[in-house]
Amino acid sequence: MTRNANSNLSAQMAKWRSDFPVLQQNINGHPLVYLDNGASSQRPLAVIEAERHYASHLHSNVHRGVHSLSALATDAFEGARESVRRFLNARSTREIIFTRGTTESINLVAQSYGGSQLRAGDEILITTLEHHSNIVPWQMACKAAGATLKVAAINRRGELDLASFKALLSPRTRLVATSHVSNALGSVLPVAQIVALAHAQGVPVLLDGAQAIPHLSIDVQALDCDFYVFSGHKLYGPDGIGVLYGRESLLEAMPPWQGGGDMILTVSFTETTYNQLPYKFEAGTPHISGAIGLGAAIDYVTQIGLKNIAEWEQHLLHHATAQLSTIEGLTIIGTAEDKASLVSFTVDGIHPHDLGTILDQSGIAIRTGHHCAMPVMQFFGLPATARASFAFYNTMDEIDQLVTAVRSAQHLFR
Ligand code: 7TS
Repeated sequence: MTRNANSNLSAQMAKWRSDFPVLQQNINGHPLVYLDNGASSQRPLAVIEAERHYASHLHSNVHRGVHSLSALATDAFEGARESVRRFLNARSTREIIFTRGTTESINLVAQSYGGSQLRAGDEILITTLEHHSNIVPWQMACKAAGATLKVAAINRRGELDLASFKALLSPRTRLVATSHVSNALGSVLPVAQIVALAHAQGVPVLLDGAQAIPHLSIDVQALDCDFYVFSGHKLYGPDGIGVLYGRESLLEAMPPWQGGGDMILTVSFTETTYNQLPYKFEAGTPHISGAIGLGAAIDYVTQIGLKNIAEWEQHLLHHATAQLSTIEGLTIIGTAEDKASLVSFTVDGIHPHDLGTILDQSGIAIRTGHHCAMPVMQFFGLPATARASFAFYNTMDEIDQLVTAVRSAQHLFR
């Protein structure tokens, strides 16, 4: 990137940053430097306002009232579903199911698809890089069916070992479930190759897009994946709302996973018939304001442009990697060729939790711990790492502050 293009982008991003009220405050007497976007990103005014407008003017239950307010709420809710469809380039809104988040979306597939398809001796294939949310639901489904969970290996850079993946893909594999981007290391997985290899054997693929959705432009038709899942709160949207995209033919064949209102057509004590997609999988009153907020977040991100976001974030990533690498005793964990904008690291002689606590005194928020990816930590022989994860609203100056604060922490521990 030329210096000019870089400063243009930097200026554009600084303008968008002013839309985020949370970022305009002091924490512990210092301007907040928020570098925990991998856990949850902040919400712009457009999202806050969309939720407020719904609560102030539109609130009513959806899909049931003949009265005008219910029709308005339903229109806003279904409008958000259409925004999600467009964002993912799904063929139909029948393929877009609102859930509470990534975790619930994976549990839905594990219980409904897994529960109906898995037999004793079958296998589910995941990778070493998974978040616990993409491990435990499959362990539970495998246990219930007498099936086995297989785990493809990674290398020391934190990249998927494709040879291991190929070797474990077997005639017994019923589903491949893998993250698109690793939350602990930032590695972007070769999902096109994963899908092609799995489909060559007739095996469907679920992609956990929790960490990919804020950084990469997602086209589920181009990816040709069978399920794609993500959470609103990592995409500048509300918490408690998420999405399951599913290929219509698969969703049609899957049984409902929760019973209740909205997912039925008729109910009697002898027989219940189920509603059409996507409602078959949305029992009970949904998170209406959350869906509307998510729709607003998608509009907002689309306005900035995922291409601009990715470009700026890569610039932040390269700057952070270069600057952190100059610190003696600091080791970056996860050095994949293709990485999203996060850096996991350890510092000799300082436990990540202590480091996180010291940085917090300067108003710098990072995540420390096992990142709900204990098998990744075990692979690297570590109890925990410190993780700085960047969003488009972060600045070069904030990264410099992080680097200075890590150096100061080292002095404290000398
Ligand atoms: N999958 C991945 C790859 C994730 O990063 C996370 C959350 C989840 C699933 C679960 O998402 P949820 O919205 O259902 O909770 N990851 C993190 C993180 O890295 N730090 O805090 C939460």
